[in-house]
Amino acid sequence: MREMTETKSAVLIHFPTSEGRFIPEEFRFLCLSAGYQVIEEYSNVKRPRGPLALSSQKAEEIRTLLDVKHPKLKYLLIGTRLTPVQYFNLKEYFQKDILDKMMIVLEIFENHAQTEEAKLEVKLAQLEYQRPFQKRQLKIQLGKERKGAGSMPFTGKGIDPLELLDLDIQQQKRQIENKLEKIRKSREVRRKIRRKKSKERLGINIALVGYTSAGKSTLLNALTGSSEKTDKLYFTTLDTRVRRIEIDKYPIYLIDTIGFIEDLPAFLFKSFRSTLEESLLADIILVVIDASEPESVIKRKLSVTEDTLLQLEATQPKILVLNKTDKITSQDLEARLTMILERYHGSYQSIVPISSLKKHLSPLMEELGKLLPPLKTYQVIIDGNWSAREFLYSVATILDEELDASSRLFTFIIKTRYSLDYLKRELIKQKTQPRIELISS
Ligand SMILES: Nc1nc2c(ncn2[C@@H]2O[C@H](COP(=O)(O)OP(=O)(O)OP(=O)(O)O)[C@@H](O)[C@H]2O)c(=O)[nH]1
Ligand SMILES: [Mg+2]
Repeated sequence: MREMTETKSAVLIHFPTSEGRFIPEEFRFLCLSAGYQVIEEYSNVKRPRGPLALSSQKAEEIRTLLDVKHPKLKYLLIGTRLTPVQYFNLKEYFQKDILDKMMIVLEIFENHAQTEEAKLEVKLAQLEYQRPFQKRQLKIQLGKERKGAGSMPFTGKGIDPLELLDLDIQQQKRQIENKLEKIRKSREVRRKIRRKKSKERLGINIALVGYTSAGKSTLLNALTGSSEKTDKLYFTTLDTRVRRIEIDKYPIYLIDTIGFIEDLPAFLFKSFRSTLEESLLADIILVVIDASEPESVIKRKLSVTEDTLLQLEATQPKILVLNKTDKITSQDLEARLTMILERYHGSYQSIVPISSLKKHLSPLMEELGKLLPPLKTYQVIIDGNWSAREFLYSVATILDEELDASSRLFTFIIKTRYSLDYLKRELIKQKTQPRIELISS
């Protein structure tokens, strides 16, 4: 967190994304999320090419401007992924600390990781990303030493320092992977899902996914009354969280996790893949979008989200949640709904506008209700067993209850989403012989 408190003045150079889209606002926001203060921005509309990623003319132009306007500047932030060669060339050319887009994403991750698992995942991703850069740096160093020594220090004797570096990184990675494995074995999500799979408990699992900052955690908080961290900055959530709610005493597990972003590179994906995959074992996926953004942004972010889900092989049914509707007029909402229905009709089971912030959630609650088993009314007769009675109260709304004192029989009229078989099985476990009859469904 040290970086967050010190002022880090930076100049940005924007580049197009790998899809060729030019979205400087996103890179600017990433830099702000990593704690940089942006004092000037330049744009390179062409894809990164050549030894400096920029044309020599553009590089010269920026260097001159920096010399004149910001001679003391420390950070030059590059809005694309650099090769190690480009990275060290730029460092040499501008004489500044250079960070590329992925390094900035990693910095945000490092600042935001809270659980041990997320911290280890970030470390793993950092090791992975830094490896070619460290190798390049070592090569440069060795080149200099060789020149200094006149000739041949590393021929024949000993191990090649590059190989040694590789071995060291591999070892560090293995250590982290082992630790991660241990943590994952005891994870909450896995435990809950496993329990569900073994049919010991019922309920449905719902994953909240979407672009970073769409409002997933705010929605989780609004639905469950919890107080997970939310923020307009990118990548506020890095850890998978599971929270339970009940509708008519039927449990729903809501799973909140890391947001997506365009160009989220493969190595990052790999580090977070198992966390993501676990959350995607859910029965249904709520794709959350910020509906207050312009249509073109909505389309782009939705396509990134769809692509990511495809990569994760998530094939569950999906509900599209248009969040932040409090920020737009009803006409704007209508226009967006029309666009979305035209374009995405068919990909989603339903499309629901909500506002997590204003707790306007009823259209979503209605949809969630449809996912659950239907409510049924039963008559249940059990002998006077208090733990069986307690169980009924925990799974049903009790409409009527009578105790026949002489025969010590309870007669209940209950409304519940649980099946007759389930009720019977559980009541028998409570050492009672129930008589259950369906009254209406
Ligand atoms: N006006 C408005 N703002 C909202 C709403 N929902 C979320 N926000 C704001 O949007 C920002 C992002 O919300 P988060 O819940 O942190 O978003 P997230 O999707 O969890 O983001 P990551 O964890 O970074 O992936 C916060 O500043 C929220 O207060 C909403 O319905 N209306
Ligand atoms: Mg979040």
